[in-house]
Amino acid sequence: MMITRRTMLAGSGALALGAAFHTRARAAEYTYKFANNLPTTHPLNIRLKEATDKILEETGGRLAINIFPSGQLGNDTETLSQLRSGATEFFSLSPLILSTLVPNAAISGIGFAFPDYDAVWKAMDGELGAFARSEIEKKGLVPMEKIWDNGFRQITSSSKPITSPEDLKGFKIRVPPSPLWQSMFSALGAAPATINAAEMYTALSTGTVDGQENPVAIISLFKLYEVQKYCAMTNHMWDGFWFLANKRAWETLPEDIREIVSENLNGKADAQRADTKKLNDTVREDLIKLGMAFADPDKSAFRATLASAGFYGEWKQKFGDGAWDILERAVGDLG
Ligand code: X2X
Repeated sequence: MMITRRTMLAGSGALALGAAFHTRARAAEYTYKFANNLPTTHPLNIRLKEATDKILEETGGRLAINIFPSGQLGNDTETLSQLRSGATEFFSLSPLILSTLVPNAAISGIGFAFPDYDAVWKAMDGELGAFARSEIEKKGLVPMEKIWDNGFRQITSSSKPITSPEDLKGFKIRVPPSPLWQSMFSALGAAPATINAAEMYTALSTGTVDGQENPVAIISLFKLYEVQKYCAMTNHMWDGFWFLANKRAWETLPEDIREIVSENLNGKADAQRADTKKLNDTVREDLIKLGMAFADPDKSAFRATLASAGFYGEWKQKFGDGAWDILERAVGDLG
């Protein structure tokens, strides 16, 4: 009998199947959780899944990272506690929400600091990002080098269009849990209420608040168009997601596995940033079709309101001159 590749494969079929089954049934050596507050359709979760698939493959099945999207493990405040205790090994979080643990991490969220994405990535992949990561490390968490994108934030409302800072007077607006967000919308004259992303849709649909602020991609993917009518393109701050690991869980991993993890998570950042920018640039048309009305108000009026309320001076003092200098070296004089 001539032994060809085909007969060999056929002959060893049962064995091969048995071996494959055995490999698949065997649990990974390390099984970690990665929590986030976004639906599976968001570019962050799409690129994160690609990265975790690669990590499983490149570690030869030794590290399985299971993604828990949409706040499945708890809201952001709860998940940050889980990350600190080690109940959750990985978590992606806005620098501003992270500031409840690492105050100076919020510095990238100062209102109207970044004029555009070029300025964002130059700063966050440069000195400002390095500063934030060193502050995060001091609190015992391990940040990945590259921050992923959420986008520039816009203001939506159910009751009336927001076309100037005057329209924000007494306006009940949901903000994520963070002192900087509270301070900024108070300085704009609004009445901010701290509500986690997981409870945002309900708070808007029951009328606990009249509005919220988020990048348009989030407005679309969280289906906020069902409960919000107007959107003001204020670009009032840029927001991203630091990728954070619990320190003990991180240090438990052998060096070669850690390298595979950071290479893949950092390696997908550029693609995720491009996807998110594209979505934020194009989804407005869909939202109009779904019934939302857009306005492009004069952004400088909002910024001037913040300045005259003493917002910049107050936060310069809170962050300290050293940190503020790093921010201004990246974005210019904030006044
Ligand atoms: O909670 C929000 O608004 C969100 C989804 O944008 C953040 O994670 C900061």
